Amino acid sequence: MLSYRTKWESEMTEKKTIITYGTYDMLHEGHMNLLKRAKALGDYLIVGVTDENYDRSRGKLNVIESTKKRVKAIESLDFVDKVIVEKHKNQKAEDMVKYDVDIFAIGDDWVGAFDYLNEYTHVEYLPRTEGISSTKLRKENFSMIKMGIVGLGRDTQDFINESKFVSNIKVNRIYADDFLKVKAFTKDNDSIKYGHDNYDEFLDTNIQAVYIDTALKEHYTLIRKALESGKHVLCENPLALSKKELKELLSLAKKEKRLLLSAVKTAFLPAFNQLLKELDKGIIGEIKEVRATRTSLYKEKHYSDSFIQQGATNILSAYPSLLVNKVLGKSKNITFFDQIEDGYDINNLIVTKHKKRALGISSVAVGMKSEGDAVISGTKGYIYIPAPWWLTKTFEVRFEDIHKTMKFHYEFEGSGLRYMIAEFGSLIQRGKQKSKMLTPSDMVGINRVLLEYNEVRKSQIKTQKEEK
Ligand code: C2G
Repeated sequence: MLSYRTKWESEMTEKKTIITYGTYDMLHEGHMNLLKRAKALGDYLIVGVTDENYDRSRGKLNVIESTKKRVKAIESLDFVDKVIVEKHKNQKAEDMVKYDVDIFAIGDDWVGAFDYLNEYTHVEYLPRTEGISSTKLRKENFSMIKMGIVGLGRDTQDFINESKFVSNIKVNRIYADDFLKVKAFTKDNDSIKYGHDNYDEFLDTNIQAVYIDTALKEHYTLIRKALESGKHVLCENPLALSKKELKELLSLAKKEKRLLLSAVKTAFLPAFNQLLKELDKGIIGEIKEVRATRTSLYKEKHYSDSFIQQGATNILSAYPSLLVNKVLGKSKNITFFDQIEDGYDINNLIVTKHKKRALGISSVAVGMKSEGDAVISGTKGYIYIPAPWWLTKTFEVRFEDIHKTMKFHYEFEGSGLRYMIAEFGSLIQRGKQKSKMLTPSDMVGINRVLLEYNEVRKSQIKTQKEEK
């Protein structure tokens, strides 16, 4: 029987196909040498450029250029024949088969790491160029951002530890209003040399940015002062406890040309961002409902003057609201089913309405434990994110036919804070005042629920007082 092959097919079988992968951040001579060496091994060179979420999940946090920019740079090289994007760990093996690769080439800094690909193709480690690297270029081109911490909270030490993985940030100062605690902290801590109990003096130093982690009711004043002193601000959520104050802070940041970011770490995790990308492709059809639960056994102490600030909704609702708002957009209509104990909400089921009648169902609680998972339901299938969904690593796309299930896994390292700190540092270095991962309108969106709930509670408390 005669077999017909297209011109391309017969050309491809005669040609030797080489494949190589890399980030190629700030494309330099070392990359160029490697690519040329790879091409010299055959005829047809495929280059896999790593996607930013994949890079972040394999611990590369400090990449300056976007995937798009890095892909364009490689595409412009005339000796490169095809550019693909590398999105996950298992893709290399899949690509070897898909592109019928003859040689997989990579720099010899990876010796041994890709021997497993010998099962699919021939693996070749090529000499690396000494004396040049993206890390070196980043250091030469961008200066270190000095950062101070405001508050001595439960997460202070974790923030300091995680910031050590971000190459352009140096945390070396702390402010808290308790002099003795500050003194003890700086004494025990190797990297935090300077301690202050006077906020104005702290802001008057050469720090360019602050991270605020204090009692919620103090956030507004501390942020305002920091922005007015020209500092970039990363602050635990909520930034403020009223709509008016939140809007005021966002416009102040805009006026001062400073970055103001809510420290909702989920928004910056590689898997969470990949999930949003998959949803954008319409993978589960039209989205009808998002349901997310976040509970914590940790219960703030009850202070009679600040009970509104301490409830489950204020402490936790930003997380489910983040997922609901990122997937369904702005909430139009909010209903609360709350459970009050000792004057504040220990449990709240929050139902929100969105565009095209989609529903958001957020469940938050403190001092009790529930399954912290999330489900996004669409007309073709649903996405399941196992507990704790807000520390997103894995998600599954499920359909009626269980054989079609797709599993996604994007690891994150440490406590996950480093991804948020890296984004914060990278935005400051690039002179950007907005993060695509958490825009100012996302920040308004994720706080809408708690700000509205505070209004509801205030009027309930007023009525109760009047009745007494
Ligand atoms: N390289 C080189 N000489 C340098 C720097 C880099 O030869 N001075 C090579 C690396 O060995 C690699 C390629 O250039 O083969 C791309 O390097 P990076 O951008 O640092 O990417 P890398 O993290 O090595 O990608 O799937 C991704 C790959 O597994 C590794």
